[in-house]
Amino acid sequence: MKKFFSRSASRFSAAAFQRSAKFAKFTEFDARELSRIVGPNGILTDPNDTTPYSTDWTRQFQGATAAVLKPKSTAEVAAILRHCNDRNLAVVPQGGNTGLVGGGVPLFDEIVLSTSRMNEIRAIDATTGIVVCEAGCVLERLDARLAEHGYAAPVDLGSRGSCQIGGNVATNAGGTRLVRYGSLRGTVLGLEVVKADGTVLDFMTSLRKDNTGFDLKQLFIGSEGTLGVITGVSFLAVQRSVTVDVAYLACSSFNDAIEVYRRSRRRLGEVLSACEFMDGEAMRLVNTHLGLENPFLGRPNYPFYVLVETAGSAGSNSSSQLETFLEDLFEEKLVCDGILAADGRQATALWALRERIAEALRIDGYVHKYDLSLPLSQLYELVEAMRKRTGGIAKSVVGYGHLGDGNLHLNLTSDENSEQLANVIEPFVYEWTASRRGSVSAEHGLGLMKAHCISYSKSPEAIQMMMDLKRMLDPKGILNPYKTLPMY
Ligand code: FAD
Ligand code: 2HG
Ligand code: ZN
Repeated sequence: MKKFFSRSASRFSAAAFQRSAKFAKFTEFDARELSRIVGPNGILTDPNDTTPYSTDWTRQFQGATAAVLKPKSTAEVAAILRHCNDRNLAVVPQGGNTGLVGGGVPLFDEIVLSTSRMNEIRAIDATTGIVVCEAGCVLERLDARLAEHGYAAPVDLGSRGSCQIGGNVATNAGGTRLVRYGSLRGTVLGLEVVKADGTVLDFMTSLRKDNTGFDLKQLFIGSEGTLGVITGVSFLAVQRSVTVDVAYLACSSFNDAIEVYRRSRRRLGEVLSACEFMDGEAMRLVNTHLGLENPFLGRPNYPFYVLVETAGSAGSNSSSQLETFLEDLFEEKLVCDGILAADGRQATALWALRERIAEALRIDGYVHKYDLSLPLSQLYELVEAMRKRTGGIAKSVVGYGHLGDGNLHLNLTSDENSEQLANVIEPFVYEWTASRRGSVSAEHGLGLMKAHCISYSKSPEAIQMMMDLKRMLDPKGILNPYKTLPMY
């Protein structure tokens, strides 16, 4: 496999990369012109203020920026990009900065274009559930507004309190509801995007069906800020469920966990709303670092846990469907322990065990994070292979993820960023995945961390076409350089 650039021990700091000489340096002139566009409150240049924007959620990607810009409208975004394109200034679009692959933070001195002040909901159609909003709407707040109309966002993830809908679309975020509602590629109906040269692309249709020519918005979904800045999103909200039930199950083998998933699809059908798994190591970390209680206290730490959620509309019998399903699982000895949340508070506590693993890992140490799509039957083999391979070098080797999507989150920690451990893991983890025709990025994207890995999952022809599109839409390459695509 071809690597496009290599990394050193300080692999995610600017030292591991080279600033491209084609970009201009930010000057007093730029500061003056850009603050004219966004106003004095829309620009930050003091490093004390900009550091949070150049440090990612994992705290493992630390870069620097000349300025953070916070436009309030699409017109301001267009004016910023026109200026930056004319001046050859590199720009990093940023939403809630919860990305996990270093895609939303600048490396050297790139300007951060934050959508945090673009958070207006333009319209909610109470009949159809079609929503039109600005890119900077925080997912949780957006979802709360939809709840007032009996709707919910079609995507949900642990970072809901900070991530923005624009960031979700830019990464094509998966999350815990994909098993029920599918990917954002299906639920996003329209986009408003600003090209690198400041041209506003109005793909803001609010139609469920539209087969006139190519579906251009798809190009920008999952493009990680490299092709344009998303300023507006139109999407189809889903009906908000009335009865939600959560079961947390313990299994003695991964094969049993797969069987629980297979049967949950068959038996729970349209009321199945989530099917997640975590291993005993993940449970140990959330217990130890976050003080979250194992619901099976006093019993052994089981090797695998599966969270099954059902959600139904008013009058549905989703709760009793889940109960009968669980009884059968016990009878057939597919689960060794199980708990059904009695109320919303317990359900939230069970969800926390799964959703807060990333937080526990961050406390455990330096994290080597992998997000892989694999054939379900082989998904956990990689965790086992990794444990064997790393021997005692890794502090923790943890496997969890979106079981229903065939998406493994493999995380290994060490006390310090260890080059020795990194070299044991990579490229093995990518080669192993590629040899099973898996994906080296199931849902987090490539960002800075995996830009050099694209060829493990995409053919040379596909990569070439991506580069051609990048050149067409952003000929000067000012949008999110060093990320996602190989250097060109
Ligand atoms: P940012 O982190 O700000 O940016 C992410 C990328 O999108 C960057 O490349 C950036 O340049 C680009 N971008 C952001 N906004 C725009 C825009 N308006 N226009 C163009 N480009 C833009 N991800 C999942 O897929 N599934 C999960 O289950 C999941 N769970 C998570 C749980 C936790 C606790 C955390 C911290 C993260 C999780 N993530 C998950 C990763 C992350 O939250 C998602 O990728 C999220 O969609 C990023 O949104 P954001 O607004 O924070 O984007
Ligand atoms: C999740 O599903 C997120 O919890 C984070 O995608 C995964 O930290 C990770 O590896
Ligand atoms: Zn995930």
